[in-house]
Amino acid sequence: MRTQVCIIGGGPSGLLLSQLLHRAGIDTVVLERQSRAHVLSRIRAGVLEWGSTEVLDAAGVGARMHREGFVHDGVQLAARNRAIRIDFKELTGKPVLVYGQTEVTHDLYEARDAMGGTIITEAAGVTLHGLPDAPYVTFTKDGVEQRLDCDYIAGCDGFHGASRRAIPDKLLKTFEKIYPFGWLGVLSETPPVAPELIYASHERGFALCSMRNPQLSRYYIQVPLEDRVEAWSDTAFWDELRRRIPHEAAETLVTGPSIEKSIAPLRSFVAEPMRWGRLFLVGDAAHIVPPTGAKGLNLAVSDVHYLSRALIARYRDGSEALIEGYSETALRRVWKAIRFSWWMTTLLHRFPDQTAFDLHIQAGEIDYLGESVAARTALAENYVGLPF
Ligand code: FAS
Ligand code: PHB
Repeated sequence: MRTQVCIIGGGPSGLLLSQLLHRAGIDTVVLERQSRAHVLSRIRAGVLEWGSTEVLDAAGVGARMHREGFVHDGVQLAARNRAIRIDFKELTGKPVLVYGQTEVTHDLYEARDAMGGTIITEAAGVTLHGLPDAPYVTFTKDGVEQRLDCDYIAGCDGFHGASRRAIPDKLLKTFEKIYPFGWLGVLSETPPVAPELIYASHERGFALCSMRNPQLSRYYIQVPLEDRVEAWSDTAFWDELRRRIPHEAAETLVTGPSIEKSIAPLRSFVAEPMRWGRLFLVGDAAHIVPPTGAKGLNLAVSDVHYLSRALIARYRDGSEALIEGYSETALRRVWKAIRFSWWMTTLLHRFPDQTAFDLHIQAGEIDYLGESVAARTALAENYVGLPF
């Protein structure tokens, strides 16, 4: 088999890149390790930056997103039973869209099918060969070894994928920060506790109240790294969530059985460079953020925006300039989102080794946000998404 761009990974990065390139007349093949059902069963991100919705519109997959997504003009930051509203619209002129990653991925699969895109699921043992300048990929499908020749490889295969590992250690620099806690997340078929997201800082730990639609809520609480999801009954989760959110919300919280419950570890991670010859790293394959700033999926979208633009220029007029600049351009935005996600996480979570001084610094920063338009504007412009 031969294609112009081999895309490893059929998550949001890989599917969106494939869709944008196909619409520009560039041939792609997506190789996905799991089944489509498995990919679509994942519960991940919930908030889209407005810039991300514009990329999805450009890919022709925005119709259901605008129909079923919820425009949010702000979020609540809560501490010591007081809520501070961060008014995105007033401070930045932009909102965010609450629309689950699962739905984005579903819309992308549907669009790929409609265009007759080539997605090979349950592709096992994907291996990259011939890098940096003469790439091809091998994999096994239904027990048969296949070879795919290509001009370029886009590594959209997430943190545990094969692409980043194909870059020699001596060429790759990685930066990592592991947080000493995780997020226990619950999805429940209950009405959201509030019309906007609530990010709550509490002496017992962080909590987040989010949603997917008026009958589907998404909640998280910070838990110690050693916690196992089996140790958390629904009742224990709801009781702990109530303790950490403002009293008014705790009193009106509608609880119900969890239809999904999982613990995600929190880390900040960046691999540089995001390109080696004709291999590009995209999305979680190159970087991971703690979900506190709602940046993970949105960074994947901006990487895809930069790479699709670079490959279209290459095939359309032979220009390599954007390809040469891909890693530096993408990393400049990545590091600003890494910083913001680290800052939100440090501001709102309890750390095991925190001193009384540290707690006063956190309280002082939250008070400053409550009193300063400039402080709230800085948070708002990062949350709604910095320019591409
Ligand atoms: P993905 O990991 O989504 O997709 C990679 C794809 O590659 C997968 O389908 C995988 O099966 C496939 N793959 C892997 N190895 C392969 C191989 N060797 N061969 C072929 N295919 C391979 N972000 C937020 O903004 N908010 C959140 O609340 C949030 N919560 C998260 C919770 C969890 C548990 C996780 C893991 C991530 C969360 N994220 C969140 C981040 C997440 O949304 C990612 O940023 C987003 O999925 C990035 O998309 P991709 O880069 O496509 O990577
Ligand atoms: C979610 O709805 O899953 C969500 C929202 C905002 C975040 C993280 C997760 O910062």
